[in-house]
Amino acid sequence: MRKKLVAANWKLNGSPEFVDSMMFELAKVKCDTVDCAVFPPFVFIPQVKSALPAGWQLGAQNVSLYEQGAFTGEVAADMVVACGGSLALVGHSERRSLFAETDAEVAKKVAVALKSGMDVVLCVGESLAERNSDETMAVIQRQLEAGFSLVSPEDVSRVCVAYEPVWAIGTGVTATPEQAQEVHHNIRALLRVLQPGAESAVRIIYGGSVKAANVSDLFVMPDIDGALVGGASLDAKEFSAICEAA
Ligand code: G2H
Repeated sequence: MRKKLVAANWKLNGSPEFVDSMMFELAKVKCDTVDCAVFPPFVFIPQVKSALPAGWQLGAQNVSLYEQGAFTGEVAADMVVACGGSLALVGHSERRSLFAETDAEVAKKVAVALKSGMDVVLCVGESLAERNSDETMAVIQRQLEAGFSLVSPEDVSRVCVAYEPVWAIGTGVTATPEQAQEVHHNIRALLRVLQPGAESAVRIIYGGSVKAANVSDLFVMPDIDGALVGGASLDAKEFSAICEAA
């Protein structure tokens, strides 16, 4: 049985005051049977770490392709680990579309994060145009094959897949539980081809306008192993309710 993972992706939001009040509230969440995680902006990682409830994971929303050197503005995976991070979000659609991150770069970032000791949440998902032209699974297969291309067989289960349909991100439109379940089920089949056994070992979480009001219907689906939460994770009550629904 895979334990559910519920992760907060704060994106480009927060302040020292926000971190203090959010961590105070998250300490009250009852989440013994679920893994909970927070992805703050890099600069808040030490502050979140200092107030992180026992059992919670802390991660970075991105890591550099590079391990060190003359790469102004970059943050290395090892630096995140040194500040208490244990999880890296890689290949989010906002990175792919707004920062032109390619499949090849995503593959290297997955490898560098794993090498640093972090586990990875690898994001995949189709745009509305791709869905409308029946390319959903072809796009996801390409993203998955690239994302796992540099992962050794013994590390496959250290990668969690986040299915985030681009058309449902920050739009208020959630994939229906049935739509999400169908894609998660198909992702599991692709994982089986990638490596027999991966289909049961790898967690597949859903992201895209998840909120307290829709999460229970998603979590009853057999192939949905948790949620990656953006907008609703900025509201402590909402995010706590999502964690407690898992
Ligand atoms: C998808 C998700 C979190 P939101 O990007 O990664 O954000 O819940 O705001 O759609």
